[in-house]
Amino acid sequence: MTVTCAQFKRDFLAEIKTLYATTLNDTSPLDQLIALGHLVRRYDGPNWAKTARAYQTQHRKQVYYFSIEFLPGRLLMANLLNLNLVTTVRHGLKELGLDLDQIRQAEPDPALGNGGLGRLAACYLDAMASLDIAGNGNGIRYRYGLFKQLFINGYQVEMPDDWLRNGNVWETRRENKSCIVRFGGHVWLQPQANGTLKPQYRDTDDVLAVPYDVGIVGYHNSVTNTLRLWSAELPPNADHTYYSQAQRDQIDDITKVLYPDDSNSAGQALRLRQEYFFTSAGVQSIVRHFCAHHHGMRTFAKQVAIHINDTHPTLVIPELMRLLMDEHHCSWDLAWALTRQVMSYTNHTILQEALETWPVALFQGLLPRIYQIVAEIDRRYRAQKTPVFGAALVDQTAPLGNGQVRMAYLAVIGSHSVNGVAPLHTELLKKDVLHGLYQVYPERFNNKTNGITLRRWVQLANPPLARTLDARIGNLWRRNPRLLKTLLAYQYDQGFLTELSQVKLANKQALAALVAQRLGLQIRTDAIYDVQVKRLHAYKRQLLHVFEILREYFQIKDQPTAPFVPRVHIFGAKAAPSYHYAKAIIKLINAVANLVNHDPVVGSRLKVVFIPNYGVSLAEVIIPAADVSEQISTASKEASGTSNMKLMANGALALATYDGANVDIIQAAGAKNEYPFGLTVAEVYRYYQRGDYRARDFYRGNPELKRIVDSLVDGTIPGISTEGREIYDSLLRYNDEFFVLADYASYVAQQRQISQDYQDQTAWQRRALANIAASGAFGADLAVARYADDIWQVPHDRLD
Ligand code: H53
Repeated sequence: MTVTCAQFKRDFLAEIKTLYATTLNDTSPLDQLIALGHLVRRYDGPNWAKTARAYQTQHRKQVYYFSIEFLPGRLLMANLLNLNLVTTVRHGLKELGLDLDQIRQAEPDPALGNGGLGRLAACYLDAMASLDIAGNGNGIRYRYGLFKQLFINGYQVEMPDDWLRNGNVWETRRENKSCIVRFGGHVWLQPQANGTLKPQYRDTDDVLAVPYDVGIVGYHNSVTNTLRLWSAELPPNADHTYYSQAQRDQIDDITKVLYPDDSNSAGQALRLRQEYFFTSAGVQSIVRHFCAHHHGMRTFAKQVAIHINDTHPTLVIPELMRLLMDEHHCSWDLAWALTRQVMSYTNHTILQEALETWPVALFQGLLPRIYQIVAEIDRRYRAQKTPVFGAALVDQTAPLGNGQVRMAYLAVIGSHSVNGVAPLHTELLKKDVLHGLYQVYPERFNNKTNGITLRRWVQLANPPLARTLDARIGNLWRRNPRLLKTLLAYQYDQGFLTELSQVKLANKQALAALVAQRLGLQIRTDAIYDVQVKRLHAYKRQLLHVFEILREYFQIKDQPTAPFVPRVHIFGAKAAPSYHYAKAIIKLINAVANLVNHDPVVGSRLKVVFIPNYGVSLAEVIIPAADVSEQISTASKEASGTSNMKLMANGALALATYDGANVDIIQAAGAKNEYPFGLTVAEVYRYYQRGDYRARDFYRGNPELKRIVDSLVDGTIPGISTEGREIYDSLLRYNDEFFVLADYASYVAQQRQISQDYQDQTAWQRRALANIAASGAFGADLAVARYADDIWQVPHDRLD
């Protein structure tokens, strides 16, 4: 996109005048943001229109990525970057006396997701547009995003996230593309004159689904794709039909809030309503669009790929069956063949509690026609597979069982491809979680390791690093992240290693300023910044990290004058509001922070910083400042992780278990450049099989560990009498489900090693360099290209 600085200034002032009928002096940063947003959209408008037209005229196969979460982050800078307008806009604003960095802060961060799953979906949309893939996102326009987190007396308090209060400058309401989604009522199959059966409906609750489209701008390629987010409204007949307040509320509620659960199934009727709402609306709009440009449905699978991102959108399968049969007169066999060719499924977790199942009674009552179709899928699956695989296996793997609709099984049966998100995770799916279905459909299973977009996580979040890289290896890595490996040529270049440490220092200063401003706490920038940012979950083991803090604290208290390498422990984490144990850990971290940060003996040597309301915007400040990346989940539990990749790309060294994509990170960067530790998956599973894990043995056998565990209940840490006891009991009474005590010794050994190694800055930066160099392998563009080649079978731009 080429706009001169002078043109931009003229356009911007005109925009201000049109929108606000006033002069620049009279506007707030929010006003300026909105004006800038309008202008960016005006610049990008022709691309958006052209992209849609080109896809049509070229009959391009469309990919529809269905996800109940999208976590795009603020879009102003991302759009400016991808349109190649950052410099022009920055200079233009400066000449008008404005600061782009102040304006960008006025943008709300759309928190339409909980964590890794939603952020991955956003990275993949960005990558699809950047690779010129005809990719579309499909999700929910939540009126309220993930709650805002406050700490009051160390406890998490949740506040609503009213992110749409000032409107959303990036969205376009497309009421003319609305459709009706039907819930409840009665359905029966009426014989037709031509001998077919047609479903008839009575007493349904109809909801209008209105799409809001957001442009997803590709990187320097004039492509703009669409993220379509659906909002639930009263149907158009509402004017002359009576709707009680309860009915109106029920409709309103569908897209009112994001469920604040991560890797955990909420299991409530409203959640099922949300799932059917956006899958039905999305599939209806896909079929409508297809029919507008094609005759008949036979070429549908050549033109459409639908991706099921985690189990929540699985209803796209029976919904497509419904439309093909009930509305487009396909036979069951044709509809089923098309559906399977079109659908693909990514599983993102092995945690049983996250694999959705719905009680049949609830499902059938809410979605009677969809239930009929699922029951028929179940019947046919059983009939076809029992003679080959036997009743036991088929019973175990059928879509209906134990009075439940088993969504993950339905997803596998109705798709042509099933993938995990890291090699280890995919193997566990095959061996354990989906083992039965792997026996039935081995050819469907494949791995697609996650990836992140370096455009947001390095170019935008860490400009000093991006510039330093450009100066050495040129800027082609910005297009092709694999080129980062050419950095290895500078491993022994002292000048470059010094530059890397200067970049890190600048980022630490920025984080320290934020911490001072938000928490009123001073942190030194020569300390090791030891970072753990992710959802609060027992399996992610923030508790193990707290144990290290207590160990360091006791070390200083025992030997106040002994040398100590300064550390700042940095946390960012939200707990699901109903997740009692996770909230107890939050209270513990804050209580330990309170103890440590105010102890005069400790002074500035050890600080604990728990920054509230972790989200994409905070991540963009914390991650570039990290020295150590804590990836310490119990082996087997973290499907992939993606903060591990972001931290790596920003030069942090991983302190990591052999879990998820940590395994691949350690391999890519070399074990000597990371700090691996802990039980392997095989060892964890051995404990499960033998049932012989005894947490108490580890507690009794290690006095240092015993002292730490005891400190939870002996008054050492003020203010945690309830939470301390609960956590203590989880370890010793309930035998430490996540093997915190078993991994303590090897974790701490690596932590000691870190303190020692950090003192040799040249060697440390050399290893940071190795991480940055290897991080290109985890670029989202590469991951998405593999989806395009192997699963969706769509063309894309090559990176080399
Ligand atoms: O998805 C990430 C993984 C991560 C996994 C996460 C995830 C959610 O955020 C929510 C639900 C779910 O089933 C999985 O926990 O390991 O990196 C993206 O794949």
